[in-house]
Amino acid sequence: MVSRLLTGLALLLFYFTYVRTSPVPCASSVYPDLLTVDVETLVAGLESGAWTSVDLVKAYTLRIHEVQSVLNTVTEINPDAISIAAALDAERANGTIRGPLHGIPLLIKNNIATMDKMNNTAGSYALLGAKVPRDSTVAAKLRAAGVVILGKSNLSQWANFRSSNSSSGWSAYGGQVTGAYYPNMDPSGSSSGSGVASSIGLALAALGTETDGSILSPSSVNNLVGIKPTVGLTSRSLVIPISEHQDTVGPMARTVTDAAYILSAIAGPDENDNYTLAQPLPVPDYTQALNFSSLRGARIGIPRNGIYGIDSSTQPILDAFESAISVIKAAGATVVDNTNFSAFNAYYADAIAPLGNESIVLDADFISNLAHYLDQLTANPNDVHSLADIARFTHTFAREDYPERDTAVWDQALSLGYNNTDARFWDAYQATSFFGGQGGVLGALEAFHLDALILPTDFAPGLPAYAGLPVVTVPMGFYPSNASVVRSANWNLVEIGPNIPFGLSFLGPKWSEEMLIGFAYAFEQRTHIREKVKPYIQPNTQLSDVILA
Ligand SMILES: *[C@@H]1O[C@H](CO)[C@@H](O)[C@H](O)[C@H]1NC(C)=O
Ligand SMILES: *[C@@H]1O[C@H](CO)[C@@H](O)[C@H](O)[C@H]1NC(C)=O
Ligand SMILES: *[C@@H]1O[C@H](CO)[C@@H](O)[C@H](O)[C@H]1NC(C)=O
Ligand SMILES: *[C@@H]1O[C@H](CO)[C@@H](O)[C@H](O)[C@H]1NC(C)=O
Ligand SMILES: *[C@@H]1O[C@H](CO)[C@@H](O)[C@H](O)[C@H]1NC(C)=O
Ligand SMILES: *[C@@H]1O[C@H](CO)[C@@H](O)[C@H](O)[C@H]1NC(C)=O
Ligand SMILES: *[C@@H]1O[C@H](CO)[C@@H](O)[C@H](O)[C@H]1NC(C)=O
Ligand SMILES: *[C@@H]1O[C@H](CO)[C@@H](O)[C@H](O)[C@H]1NC(C)=O
Ligand SMILES: *[C@@H]1O[C@H](CO)[C@@H](O)[C@H](O)[C@H]1NC(C)=O
Ligand SMILES: CC(=O)N[C@H]1CO[C@H](CO)[C@@H](O)[C@@H]1O
Repeated sequence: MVSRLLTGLALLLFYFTYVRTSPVPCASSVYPDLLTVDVETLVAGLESGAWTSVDLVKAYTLRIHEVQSVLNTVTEINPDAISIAAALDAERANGTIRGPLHGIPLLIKNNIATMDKMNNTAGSYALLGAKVPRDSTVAAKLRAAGVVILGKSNLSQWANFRSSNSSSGWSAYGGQVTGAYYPNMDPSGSSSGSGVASSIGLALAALGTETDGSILSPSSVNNLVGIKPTVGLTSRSLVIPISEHQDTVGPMARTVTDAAYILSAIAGPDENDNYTLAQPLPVPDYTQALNFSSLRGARIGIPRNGIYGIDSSTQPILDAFESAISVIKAAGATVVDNTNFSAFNAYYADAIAPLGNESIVLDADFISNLAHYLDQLTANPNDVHSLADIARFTHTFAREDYPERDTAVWDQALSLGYNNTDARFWDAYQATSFFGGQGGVLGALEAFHLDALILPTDFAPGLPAYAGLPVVTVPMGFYPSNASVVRSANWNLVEIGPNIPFGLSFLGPKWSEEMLIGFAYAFEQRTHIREKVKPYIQPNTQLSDVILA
């Protein structure tokens, strides 16, 4: 403790002598603000001894508790986080550095299983107390990289694959997440807790999962960088599934740099998820793509027909998008307008149909993939083995809030009468692959000889989801202070309102994450839009409170 204090004092002295030029700060200003700190700053302090991983865990845990009653971002905190952090601090003191995230606390979405004291429930009481045979592969990779898994973040229950009339960010087990940019803000979903927690610094960052929008959309409204990787870049082994053809795990972080470090730690082949065996090797170090000039000479397309349903509330997004296009041109890119999706109308008809091809793919995959997940459990207190079992449990367990929140998605899947081994599934999958691929993103890239497409993130997720393609979203703007408040129909959450952020998406072909990260970084470094809007609520605890106490 004494030596820690001395290190702190030495750092203060250095700061006053060499860094600080204007008014004398209070002692706490030697520590970075956990609302905005990036991974490189946190690691520099771990290396210099200014703080430890245990300090970080204590500070972040206090921050979670400060805002939990309002924002409900976390379903559980890892009871072993302090001892894990202490062991990582000891390793560092002893010269063992596992990687660039050694000692850094992250949160993971509560559908990414860990074999420890934490539950993995997708927000359902049906899986409370269930046990897995090992960590999910992405959790194991985080631990191997020296990350402290601080806790599990709340989510739209079952990753938003249960109900037609529930709310984003609600789960039976975790309650309702709300966003930090406007009171009672819709946090979007389904990686809602990951988005809100990362945005206000309840950990360095978080992992989310996406089937169709669940990383991109909550990253957008919570003022974050989100990377939705190519399906098969990150393993889904022991992640509660929706669809093997569309699910993917990715980082939600405050900067492109932080997100790049985290993606490097979780990407890679895994025998337990054979989609990952198709990825090119070696796994890139995505931080090598952080190049300010990466838009120079790039060809970027705007598929205008992918922007639809415009009304007055959309105008601030479209205005910000036009400004973003100017930034991208000024950064040296050739921007090609009207690089439209050739099958957009057919895609759109499918997406809004009561039982479109995407619904068939997700329903049929869910029946098979959920059963496979449940089969792997080593403890299964509610004896659930199939979607039918989960539905029965949900219909009869009061805290699942049924029928107030229905199970329409499951009712439809169960009435389908087949799973993803059926020829009808294969037909539907061929259709979605075409709509997202040659009729969508890939067709536009090829026809206009483009490197990537851009869209406001509000319009970005669907086509890439259909075809398993990657997207990176980065802060682009936020609603003006006089924006009219729009609330959701059923649950009165604020969907549009003053200061609520929105993002810009870069879309590319399979395995193009390095390129997309480079473009997102070049845009972020020229705009710094995240810093222009502040949350209405944030925790007060800082590192000084745990170190100087
Ligand atoms: C420190 O490193 C040495 C040599 O690598 C190893 O034998 C020892 O177990 C380590 N101790 C701790 C506390 O990590
Ligand atoms: C996991 O759920 C059990 C109830 O089955 C609960 O007692 C326990 O506290 C939960 N674990 C954590 C870390 O919250
Ligand atoms: C993955 O494994 C499944 C089941 O073992 C098999 O049916 C499928 O063809 C494999 N897919 C790939 C891409 O290897
Ligand atoms: C950064 O990107 C520019 C434009 O593509 C390229 O010329 C340059 O070599 C890149 N720098 C590095 C360090 O890769
Ligand atoms: C592309 O789509 C936009 C918006 O629907 C439309 O106005 C434009 O005419 C289309 N351009 C081409 C070349 O199809
Ligand atoms: C599903 O895809 C097929 C083949 O492209 C198409 O004929 C059909 O209209 C699509 N279904 C819906 C509901 O759009
Ligand atoms: C999928 O359907 C096939 C054919 O009807 C059946 O044999 C298999 O048990 C089903 N699997 C699941 C998990 O429902
Ligand atoms: C959701 O739908 C169910 C079934 O139609 C209905 O009973 C319930 O009232 C609805 N809840 C809300 C909030 O609209
Ligand atoms: C907000 O202010 C801007 C600029 O003063 C104005 O153009 C816009 O119409 C206003 N919006 C609303 C919803 O009042
Ligand atoms: C860790 C934590 O605070 N969990 C809470 C999540 O929200 C539910 C429902 O509001 C609470 O019961 C948990 O205690």
